[in-house]
Amino acid sequence: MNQKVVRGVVAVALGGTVVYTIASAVAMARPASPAMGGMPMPASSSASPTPAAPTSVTDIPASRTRTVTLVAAPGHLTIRRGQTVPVWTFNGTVPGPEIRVYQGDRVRVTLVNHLPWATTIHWHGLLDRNSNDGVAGVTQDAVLPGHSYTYDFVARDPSTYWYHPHQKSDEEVDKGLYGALVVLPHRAAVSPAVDRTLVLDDWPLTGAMAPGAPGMPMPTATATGMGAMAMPSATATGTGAMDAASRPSVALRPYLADPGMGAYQTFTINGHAYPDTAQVQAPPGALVRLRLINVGYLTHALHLHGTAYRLVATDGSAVNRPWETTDLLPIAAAQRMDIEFRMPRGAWSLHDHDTLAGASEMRVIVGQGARPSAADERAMRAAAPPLLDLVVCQANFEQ
Ligand SMILES: [Cu+2]
Repeated sequence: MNQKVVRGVVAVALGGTVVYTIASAVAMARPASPAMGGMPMPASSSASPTPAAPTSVTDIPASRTRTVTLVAAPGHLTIRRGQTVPVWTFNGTVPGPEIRVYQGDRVRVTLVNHLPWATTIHWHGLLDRNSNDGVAGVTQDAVLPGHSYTYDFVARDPSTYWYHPHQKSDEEVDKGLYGALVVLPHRAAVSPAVDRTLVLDDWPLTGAMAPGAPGMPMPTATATGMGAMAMPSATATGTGAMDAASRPSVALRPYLADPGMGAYQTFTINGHAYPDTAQVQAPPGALVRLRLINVGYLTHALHLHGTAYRLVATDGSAVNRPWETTDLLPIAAAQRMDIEFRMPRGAWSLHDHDTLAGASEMRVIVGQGARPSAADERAMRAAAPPLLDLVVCQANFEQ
């Protein structure tokens, strides 16, 4: 057994409240199937089209079984041009692949662990039986390096969910192990023309997350600029160690050391910092739905320029009679907020209106045309509106 894994498991036993033994984990974890390692789902940050919700009963696809393989493995993320950092990934991307299914679909997700320590997947927000909950030492044993585990559930409730490990989740989510799960309704009163998920994260690129820190894969010492994003070997060796030859060359910017939350100085949307965030393309007049998921530790105050929006769901619960607002939208750690709006003409920003260092990186352009427009830049300099009162929204949930 890999020595790092032993340390990781022991750390959980000492630091948490669960009783957990290495022996039981070895006995319960299943061996990896030779057929695993496929990457059938597109990355959410890719330009692949997302399916629109059906508009009538006749459009409803038959319930089906969706099979997904998620390979947890060390990798690299190019946060912006010239800055590539070592991370942990599902299927080589951060966020991991977005799993987008319809209400009623059976979802079978096989987690294959190529990490150097044990892990699980917790389906955040999903109401289902214990064996799918992914809490290591409580609802399942952690999946050891080189092993796998299959989660099997029916997507009952349309909502925006996300997935992440529940072994050492504080560290594993911090290193990039997360992704979105979207369950679309069979029937929607009005179907958005554009339906996109934006996963917000903050990165502590100092201290424990610094390249070379314990548990983090070390980039090559030679900084030669951006290299090819080679993936670690797909062969499960049981150690999770990266093949030295597959490590890309990276150029890392120096970051100021700052203890505590102040170390979270790099902010991303779908794994990238502005101006390298992917624009949400939307024609004028289109109904746009943005599914916002905050997987970081900090609360952000998001501002949509160009038009009012409606907060249609918070943490997966639909808001009854949502109203139009231009207020800043607060989104705390682990929260999900779904907003809808009619796209105005031009290119506008959704961005973080905090004064935190790095807040200007949490920005995505929404709309059409050259980015950003002069009108959007003027709006960026305008005074910030007040914060939306979430208590009012949450008192107004659908019954
Ligand atoms: Cu603003």
